[in-house]
Amino acid sequence: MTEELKTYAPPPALAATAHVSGMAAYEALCQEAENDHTGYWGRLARELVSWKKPFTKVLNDSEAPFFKWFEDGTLNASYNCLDRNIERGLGDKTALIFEADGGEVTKTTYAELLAKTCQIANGLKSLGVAKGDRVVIYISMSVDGVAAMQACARIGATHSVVFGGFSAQSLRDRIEDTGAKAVITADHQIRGGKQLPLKAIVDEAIGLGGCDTVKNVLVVKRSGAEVAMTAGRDLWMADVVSGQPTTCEPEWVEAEHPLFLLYTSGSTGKPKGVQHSTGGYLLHAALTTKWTFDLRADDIFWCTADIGWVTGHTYIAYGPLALGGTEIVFEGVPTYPDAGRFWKMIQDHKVSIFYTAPTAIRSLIKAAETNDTVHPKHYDLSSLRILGSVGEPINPAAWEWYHHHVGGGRCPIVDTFWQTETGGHMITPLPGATTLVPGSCTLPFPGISAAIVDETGNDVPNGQGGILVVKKPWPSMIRTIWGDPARFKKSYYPSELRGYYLAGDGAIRDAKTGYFTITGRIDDVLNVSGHRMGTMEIESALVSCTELVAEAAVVGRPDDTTGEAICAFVVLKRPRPTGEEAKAIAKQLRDHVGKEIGPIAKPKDIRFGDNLPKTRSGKIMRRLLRAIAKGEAITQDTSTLENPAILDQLSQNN
Ligand code: 6R9
Repeated sequence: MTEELKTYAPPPALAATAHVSGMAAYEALCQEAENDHTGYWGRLARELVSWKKPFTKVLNDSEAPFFKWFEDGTLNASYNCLDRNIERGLGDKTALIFEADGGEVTKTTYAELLAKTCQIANGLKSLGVAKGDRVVIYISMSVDGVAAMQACARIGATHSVVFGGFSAQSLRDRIEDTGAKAVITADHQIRGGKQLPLKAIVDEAIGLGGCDTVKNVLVVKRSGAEVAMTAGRDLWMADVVSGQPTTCEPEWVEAEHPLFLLYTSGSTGKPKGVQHSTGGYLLHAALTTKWTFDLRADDIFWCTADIGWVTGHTYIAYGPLALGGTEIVFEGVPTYPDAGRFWKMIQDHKVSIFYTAPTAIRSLIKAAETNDTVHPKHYDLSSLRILGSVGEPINPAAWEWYHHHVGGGRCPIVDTFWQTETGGHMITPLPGATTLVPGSCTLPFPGISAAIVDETGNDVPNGQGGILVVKKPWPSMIRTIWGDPARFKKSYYPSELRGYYLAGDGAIRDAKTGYFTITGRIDDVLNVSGHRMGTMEIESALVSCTELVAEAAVVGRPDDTTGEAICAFVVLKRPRPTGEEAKAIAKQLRDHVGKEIGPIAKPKDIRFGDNLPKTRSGKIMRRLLRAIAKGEAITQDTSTLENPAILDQLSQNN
């Protein structure tokens, strides 16, 4: 990087009062962690988390990489997020401002959220759900969704939220893998003015078999439209909670007790159930919400993620509540009724901290360029003080637009790098301390020993790219892959990396500033609109269309709006189709993938070939497919290719 990059220093007024105020304060925290890693985390765990039984030991690394944090302490996450705030006098403070798809607004105070949570918790208990049981939650953005998560935490049940866009097959796989005792869902979800089924998909998922552990399905009424109810298994949530007490003694669990499982894509076929702890996770959720977003008592915080993703866990269901904050829960989509929805909501609710994904920003830039009436300049966004970005790299052009047109040039943008596995922010600016450089997630969160190494774990000098690792364990790290500790070890702690956590991303540090820039995944994981998708997962969905597909290879190609787009190369069991027929088959395959995984996994491009480029040993040469998908000329070495003629065929047909 030779050109001089634009930089943005923290606004002085914000820096003066921020929780982490100025670069010296940031450096002091990093130094404290450097000098005494466990002392630092122990101090913060005492300050930010309320313990029933205080821990006496911070870290147990005797079975590394299966680290245990605060292991002899006990706590309850829901107590920390609800009761504790009420005890501090915040009972009447608004916890959740829910805005429905159609615009109706409902406010829920901390006292009300606690009462609701306790009723659901008691309802679950009445059905025999107890500490250690798993509960799958398949619901859209709602107060019930947040309360259901809190209710599970309250009784020590481990929740696993499945994003409402996943198909019956994906849901089935997750129910089976978790061995869930109950499923919490709604009759329908409403998004963009459309009513979409949830309960019917749960029925279909259970009908696919393998879900015998499920004793009950609890159904929240959203649409009020008729849905099938299986007697003896399905119950309306309203009936389950009616008459239940609005208090429920928290189940005090050990710090390591699994708070939740969340499935995410890896480089091999099956999604992994990432297991998170209670104590360490909650600490980092609260700490990062406090420092990265500088959350204050009077802030209105809005994280636009869905509770089906990790961002919705940490920065909706837990972090802001653990700090007694007020936050928006939004049911709808950014483009309904028009692409000014986000800006209107910021104006209406006087949002002060806004956290969204680059893909949303890019699509709203496009929308504003084609229809000036939805441009943010038409809205009063003066309540904003901090902006955030998450899920994928934010390109400098989108960063500048976000900064200028949404943030009015006055709000720092925290570009937060982290993962489902990390539980919370890992590399991120702190708004009152860090000078920003568009496109860079800047510096590690204090206490996170992020570094860039080569394949053997040696540090690489700044200015030279490499593999992103975390050298020391941290409290909110993934504990294991549910039911597969060997895969956990292999995926995240490969032996050649000397006990460092392998993030799966490439990164580079600026030669002068040491700032990190994430260069993208180094494995076969794609990032489409900020959603993680495994190429193998999509390939297996394609080849599961056995009547049509002989073979498939999936790669990503850069896309202006979605970051990456899914591009599939398919060999059919019949002659290669062209023209209208090719279009029809491509549609059929897209729908098939939608059914197998969910609409988010549908390939944007499908190209048909007589075969795929392979080495003589039969390995598909994905780097060539990536070049073809991008429309690049093949300049790479193709001498090991078995069938070079295929490259022309695949490049020509679209
Ligand atoms: C929180 C979340 C994780 C992957 C991660 C990386 C990409 C996330 C990023 C980013 C560049 C950022 N990623 N944040 N890349 N800059 N600020 O997104 O979790 O769904 O597990 O995805 O997303 O590739 O490895 P998850």
